Amino acid sequence: MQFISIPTTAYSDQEPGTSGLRKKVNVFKDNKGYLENFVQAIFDTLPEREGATLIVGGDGRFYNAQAIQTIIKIAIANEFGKILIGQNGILSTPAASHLIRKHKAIGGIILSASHNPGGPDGDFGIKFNGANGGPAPENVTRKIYTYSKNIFRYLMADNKNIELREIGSEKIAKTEIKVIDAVKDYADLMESLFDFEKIRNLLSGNDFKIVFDAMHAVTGPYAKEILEDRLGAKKGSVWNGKPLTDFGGGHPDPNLVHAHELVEKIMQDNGPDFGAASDGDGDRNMILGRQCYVSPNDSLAILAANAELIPGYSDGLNGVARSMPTSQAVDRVAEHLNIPCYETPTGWKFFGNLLDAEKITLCGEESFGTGSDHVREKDGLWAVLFWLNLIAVKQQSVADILDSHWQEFGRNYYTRHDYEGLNSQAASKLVADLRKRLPEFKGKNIQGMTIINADDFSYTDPIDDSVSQQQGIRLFFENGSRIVFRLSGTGTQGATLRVYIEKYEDNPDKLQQDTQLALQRLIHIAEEITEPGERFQRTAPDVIT
Ligand code: VG1
Ligand code: CO
Repeated sequence: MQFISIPTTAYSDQEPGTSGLRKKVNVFKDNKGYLENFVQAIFDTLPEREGATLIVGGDGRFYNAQAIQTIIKIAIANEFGKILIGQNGILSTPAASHLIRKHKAIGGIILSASHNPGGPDGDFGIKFNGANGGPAPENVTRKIYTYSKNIFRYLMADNKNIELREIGSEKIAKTEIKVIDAVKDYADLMESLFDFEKIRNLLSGNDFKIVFDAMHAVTGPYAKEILEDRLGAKKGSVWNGKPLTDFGGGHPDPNLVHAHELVEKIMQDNGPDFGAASDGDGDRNMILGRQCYVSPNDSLAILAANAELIPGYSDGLNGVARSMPTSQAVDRVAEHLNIPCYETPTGWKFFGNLLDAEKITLCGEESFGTGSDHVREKDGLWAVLFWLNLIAVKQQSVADILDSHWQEFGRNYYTRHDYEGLNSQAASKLVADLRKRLPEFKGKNIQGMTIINADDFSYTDPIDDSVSQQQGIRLFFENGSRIVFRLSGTGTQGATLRVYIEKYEDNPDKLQQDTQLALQRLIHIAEEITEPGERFQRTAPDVIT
C-alpha cells in the first residue's frame, strides 16, 4: 500500500452554501481534483483525524458510488482509524448524523444535493458534519473554504476499490473499513422514540391507509423496513421505494408541486388517510391527510404542542427553534407551554449549538424540515412517525388535528413564492436595493397596509456569540404579518429568490380560507416591491408552496 501526495491546483469557488458544496455533477466530475481538493481541505481542518472514525455515505445519486471510492482512498492516506460506510454507499442524512453520534466519530461526509435533481445533468453535493452529528457551523465551513483556495496537494492511497454491496470489513494500512447496514441503527433509534405498538395497531388494521412516497430517493429502504416490515403497513404503501441515481427523472423535493401524484391520490374522496413524502437525502418531509395538506410551519407547531404524548418526548420540551422565515405558529405554542422559542437563520447548522446546549428539543424550517435532539439533522421519517404516533394516540384524522390546533392557537396563513433561475446579478441587485430602502420602508403604507418595521435579519448565536449577518430582508406589518425576502444558498444555476409571506388569523370563522386568497394583499405588496416583471421578466413565481 502506497500513499501518494498528488500536486493539485486550487479552485476559487468551493464555498459551501446553506447546506454544503453543491454544483452540477460535471463540475465535480470533469474538473481535475475538484472533489479531491475539497475532501482534503475538510480533512486538513481536522488535526485530530489520525486514528479517528469517519462516517461516509450519500443519497445514491449519480456519481455517488464513484465519489465514495475516491473519498475512501483519501481517508486511508489521511490515516483515519476507521471508516464506516453505508451499504452500497448509501446513507440518509439523518441516519448519517445518528451514526456519527453513535460511533463517536470525528465527523462524517455526506454526499447529497438533497432536493435538487440528480442524474448526469443534475446536481451533486458534499457536506461535512462534525462530531455532534450536525452540519459544520459557519466558522468551520469558512475554514474549509479558505483552505481550499490555497490547497496545493492531496493525499491518496492506491488501494483497489472497496466492495460496497456486501456488509463486511477489511483493513488497509492503518484504517479499518467497514461496510454497515444503513437502515438497522436508524430504525432502532426510531423504535426507541415512538410507540411502535400503537402505530402498528393503527397501520395493520383495515381502516387506516397510508402512502409514503420515497421519490426514488434515499428513504425507500428505510421506509420499507420501518413502515411495512416493522409497523405492518400493507406492502406497496411505500411508493417509488427503489433509490435511483436520477430519482426516476423527478425532482426529489416533497412539496405540492413535485410530489403531485401523491397529492392527487390524497385529494380523492376515498384517498388514503395519511400521506407523506421525503426528499433526496431523507431529511425533509411533507405531511398530508385525506384532502388535507399540513404546512410544515403548522406541522412544527403541532408536534411541539403535542410532544408530551410521544414516549421520546414525554418529559416535555426544553425549548423550540425555527428558522427566521418559518411562520410564527410555533412561537404561539412555545408561549403557551412557557418554554423559550429561538429564531435562527435559514439552514440546519444554526440549530446545532442550541441542541447541544440542551436549550431546545424540537426545531424546524418552513422548507419541509422538522427534527429534534435525537440527531443533529432534520429528519423526514422521524416527522412521519411522530404524526402517526399522534394519530394513533389521539384517534383523530390529520384534518381534525389541524383544525383543532387552529381553533386553539389561531392560524398563521403562510406561503413561499420561489422565482428560480434568475439572472444572478439582477437578483443580487434586488436584495441590495431592498437593503438600501429599509429606512424608507419603515412606516410606509403600501396598498393600505402599513410597514411598522423593516430590517435585515442578523443572528447572534446565544452559545458561542458568533454573528451571522444579512440573513433576509424582513418587512413587518400589524398583527404579526410579515414578508421576508432572501436568496437561496442551495441552487447551482443562476439565483433563486424566495419570498415568504405570513399572516395571522384568530377569527374562528376565518380559519378555513384558501391560503393564496387569504394572503392575496400581502402577495400583491410583495410583487409591487420586487417588481418581478421589470427586474426579471417574470409574470409569476415558478414554485408556490
Ligand atoms: C433550502 C431551504 C433551507 C434548508 C436548505 C437545505 O435552503 O430554504 O431551509 O435548510 O435548503 O435543505 P436555501 O438556501 O435554498 O433557501 V436540504 O433538504 O437541501 O438539506
Ligand atoms: Co434534504
